[in-house]
Amino acid sequence: MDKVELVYFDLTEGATGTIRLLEKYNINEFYNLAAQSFVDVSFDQPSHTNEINYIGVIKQLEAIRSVDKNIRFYQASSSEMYGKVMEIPQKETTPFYPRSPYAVSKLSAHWIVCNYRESHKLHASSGILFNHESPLRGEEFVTRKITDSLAQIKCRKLDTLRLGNLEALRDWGYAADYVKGMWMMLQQEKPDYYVLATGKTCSVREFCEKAASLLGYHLTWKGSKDQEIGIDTKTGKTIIKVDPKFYRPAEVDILCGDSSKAREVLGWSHTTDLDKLVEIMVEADIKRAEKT
Ligand code: G4F
Repeated sequence: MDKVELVYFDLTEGATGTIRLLEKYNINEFYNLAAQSFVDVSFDQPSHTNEINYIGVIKQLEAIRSVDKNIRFYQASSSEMYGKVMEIPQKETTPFYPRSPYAVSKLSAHWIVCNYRESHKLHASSGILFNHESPLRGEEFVTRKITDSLAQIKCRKLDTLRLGNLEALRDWGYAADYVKGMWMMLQQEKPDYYVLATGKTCSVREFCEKAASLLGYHLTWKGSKDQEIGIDTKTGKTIIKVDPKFYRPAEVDILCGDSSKAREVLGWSHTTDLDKLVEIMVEADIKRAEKT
């Protein structure tokens, strides 16, 4: 940790803020992971989302262009850009169809990075990363919400877990694998863009079942779509309830990535599968729930 220095930085500040930072620290690799990253929130805050996720990226690219074109830049593009998917699995050549202001802003940023690469010859790469999770994930996102809430239910600190669409399918991987992939992209001689994914997809419902089972629950589902409940068969207790307030105005039904290009060019592949990931997250959350 003594190798890391945290500094105040606001990417809406303008290119000058970034220029000062680049000059002061003599940066040679710049990873832009900053974003308004809540898809759901973006429907209510579309212009703020665009300001951070798209205009913020232009400011960073402009700063690099004026300070030193050799600074290598990584942009966190997102599998959300595939939205209403045009093919399964999705790869670098799959056409995009964004389904939220978040996805539109990420797609704009994706293209501006491509444009700076081609027009100003910046070493700017994008990773189209499918969902990547860990115990550090915020509880606003569904995987962490599930593992944290079920652990709290187990410790009798919460009654039920309320969720939206149980049928959404996501390609969930372990964040540590993906961070390594980002670094690998910037070690390449030529900048480019790559999909990082596991190639497997799983529904929110199945994720709940896996997490619940690790905590000793066996779920059965009852009721119609908007009022569905998940009951623990041993105790008869309802531990999950569907709450339509968590539905999105437009949903991304299925994401499943093909990272052949990253495998062939970068030598990247994921090391942790979904079952192991759920185990890591449940273990961390049960420890947290027992302590608090
Ligand atoms: O966990 P989520 O909020 O992640 P989402 O929307 O897929 O986005 C995440 O991954 C993207 C990469 O693909 C990133 F770019 C983005 O920044 C973020 O990190 O939701 C996953 C799915 C959705 O279909 C949602 O409708 O879970 C469904 N869901 C069901 N109930 C819920 C809930 N999502 C949340 N957040 N909360 C719920 O209660």
